[in-house]
Amino acid sequence: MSTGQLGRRGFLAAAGLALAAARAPGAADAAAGGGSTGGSASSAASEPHTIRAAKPAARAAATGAPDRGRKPNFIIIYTDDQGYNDLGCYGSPLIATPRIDRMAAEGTRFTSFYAQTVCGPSRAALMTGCYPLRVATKGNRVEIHPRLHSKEVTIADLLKSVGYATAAFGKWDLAGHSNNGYEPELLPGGQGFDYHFGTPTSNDSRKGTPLLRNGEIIERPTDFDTLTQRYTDEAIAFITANRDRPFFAYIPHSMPHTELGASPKFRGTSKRGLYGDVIEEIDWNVGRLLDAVKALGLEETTYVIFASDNGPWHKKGEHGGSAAPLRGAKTSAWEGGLRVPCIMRAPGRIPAGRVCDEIACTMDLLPTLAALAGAKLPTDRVIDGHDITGLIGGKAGAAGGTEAFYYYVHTHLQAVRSGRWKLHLPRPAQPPWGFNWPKFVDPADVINIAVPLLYDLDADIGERQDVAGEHPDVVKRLLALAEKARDDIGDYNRIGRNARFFDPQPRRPDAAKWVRT
Ligand SMILES: [Ca+2]
Repeated sequence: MSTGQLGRRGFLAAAGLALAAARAPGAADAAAGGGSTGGSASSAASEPHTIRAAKPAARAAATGAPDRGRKPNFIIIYTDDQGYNDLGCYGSPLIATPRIDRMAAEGTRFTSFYAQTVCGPSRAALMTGCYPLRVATKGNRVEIHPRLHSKEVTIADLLKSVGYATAAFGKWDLAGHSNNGYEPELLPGGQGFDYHFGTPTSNDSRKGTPLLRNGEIIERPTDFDTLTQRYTDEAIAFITANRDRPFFAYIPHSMPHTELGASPKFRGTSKRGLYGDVIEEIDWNVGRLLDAVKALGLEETTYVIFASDNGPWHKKGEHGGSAAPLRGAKTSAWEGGLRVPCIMRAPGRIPAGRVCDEIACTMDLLPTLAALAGAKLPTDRVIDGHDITGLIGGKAGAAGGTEAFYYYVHTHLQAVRSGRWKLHLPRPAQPPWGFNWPKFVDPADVINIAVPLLYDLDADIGERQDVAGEHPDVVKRLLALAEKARDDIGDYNRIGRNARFFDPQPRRPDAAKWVRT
């Protein structure tokens, strides 16, 4: 696996040119404010958010049409702990998100799109296209937030292999979850990214979280109030520098995970307190990115994907979000824990104004982006995600590729969905091998389940009416699917046949901690 040394040097050289252009007299302020809602950006945090627009605009005018021969660009914006309800276009009554709402109107909004229950596993699934319990970790350990093994193949690795410039701007959380104990070789630079600007892990503490640039600490503690804008500034500089080649920009925002931070321009302005301020600032910066893509003449060659990494963190009260009308929250196997907002936009490639309720998930992005980019998937391992290019492209009759979606909470398989049916598997209220620590989990999500519970999500999105007694055949089929997953991927008390281990250490040496009855 390449660590991207040449790519990093190339990017830095190109970025230097872009910054020079940004500072040139008369450079157009194309990306910072044009067409955005919310006024002009503060330039106090950084410089690179001004870019030249004249050259690419002139090029687009000269060619008269988007270049369909080149590989498409990809931008994934991945927010942290944003609930299913926390966007205007998903029904939030208090949080105003005009730019993301417009992105949905110009693209497709997914209503049965799944991530994972908490931050680290969610990033492992997105990056590898696999269930977190399947992927290899350093030392074969199982931790709440996995240390993704360097022999895993990430989206960035695949796209890099076919000539993409790759960069990450934001929270990584796959190199260890301690701000002092992360593994430098497992930061984005060791996982296929040419460049990284962001935090190694969550912003749980304002005191300890460092800000890194290519592994070097450049700020500690990180100033969270300006972080959303700075991630966007850096991403715009990157896509500007790489406008003439295919690129992948991964933007995992550190918020609205707590601790929250917002710039003075947004603080105190929303109807939903600081949590709303944070999301409205993210919205405004999504607008800046979309404006930059347009100004560069890349609108029709760029897929922009927006999603959240897990459900809202109810335990944070006013600093947490809402999954309404879904039941449950972050850390739980209820819909509110994993079903997240997701919008995809690529004019001319993804239908505008469409709402799609087919089952799809973050794991589908790796095979889908690989297909769109012409990259070959690895053949020596199981990939759980499916190529959903037909579905996102609006092909008639196209469905998601998922026979069943499995709801794992840490190491524990707790539910399975197939089509409209979702089965919750029997479990104690506080399974020690799950993620049910009172400090983190909403008590409302913690119940003892003695027998399987079946919900018809088409008729009962809030998982209120158990219909297992009326559909024994469905229960039987979903129990069989669950058993198939246990055998293949694993569960708290067994190792899956196709789970990966690349290191010589015992498999899951920490099992004794989490297999307790
Ligand atoms: Ca999260």
